[in-house]
Amino acid sequence: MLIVHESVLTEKIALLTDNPRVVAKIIVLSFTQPTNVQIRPVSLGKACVSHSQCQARDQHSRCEGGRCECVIDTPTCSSVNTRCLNDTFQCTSGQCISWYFVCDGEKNCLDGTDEENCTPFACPAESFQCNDGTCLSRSAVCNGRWECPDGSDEARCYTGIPCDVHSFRCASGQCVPAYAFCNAVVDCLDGSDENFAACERGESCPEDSFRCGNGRCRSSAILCSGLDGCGDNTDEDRCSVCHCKAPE
Ligand SMILES: [Ca+2]
Ligand SMILES: [Ca+2]
Ligand SMILES: [Ca+2]
Repeated sequence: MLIVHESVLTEKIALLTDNPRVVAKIIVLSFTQPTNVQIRPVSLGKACVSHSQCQARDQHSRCEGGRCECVIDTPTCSSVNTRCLNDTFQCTSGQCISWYFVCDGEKNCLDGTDEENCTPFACPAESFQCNDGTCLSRSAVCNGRWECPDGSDEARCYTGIPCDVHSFRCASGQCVPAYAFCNAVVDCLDGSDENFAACERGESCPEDSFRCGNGRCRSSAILCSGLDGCGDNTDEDRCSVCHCKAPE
């Protein structure tokens, strides 16, 4: 195959030039270029331009309408249900990571996509968008430090006003970062972020929190953080996109 290709090419070039060095250069280029192309894996529901990108992640997926989709989609695995836990970030490669790491300036996805899409005014849903459009990690909200250029990460964090939706409201009305809820560190002055009934017995879990397999209540920040935040590891057991059903 290689010899046939080479001889055809040599013949064609010979018609154009009689300089043997030009012929050699063109042949080398024609055989080394394709092997240098690296296909970046693209997981279900993420933007694609070719089937091979999707298949680099999952051989039973393909590029359909600009997104990777299962060849056979089932209710348990498709671009609509990738099995990444609620509020975790889906890296293009198919890893799921905690919202805590999205747009924090450090690459946490192996492919770095948790930082690639932090485009002003088009921030990932799992990050925080400042009023001026800047994307930050939600961990910046109500932590007491001005991190948005316009300070909007701290603007809705005062006792007496409703806390920012991406923060936790202590019983006293104080606003603390969302990850402070049940993280075993007392953050609220009244200690209500570490309430035993909520954190250990799972009574009155806030709507946006996570209920562990053992019934404990935790901040959704612990989901796919790389650490066992539940004590039974149920916060870490679904941190990659599902694999499509194989054809029978
Ligand atoms: Ca990051
Ligand atoms: Ca802040
Ligand atoms: Ca706490």
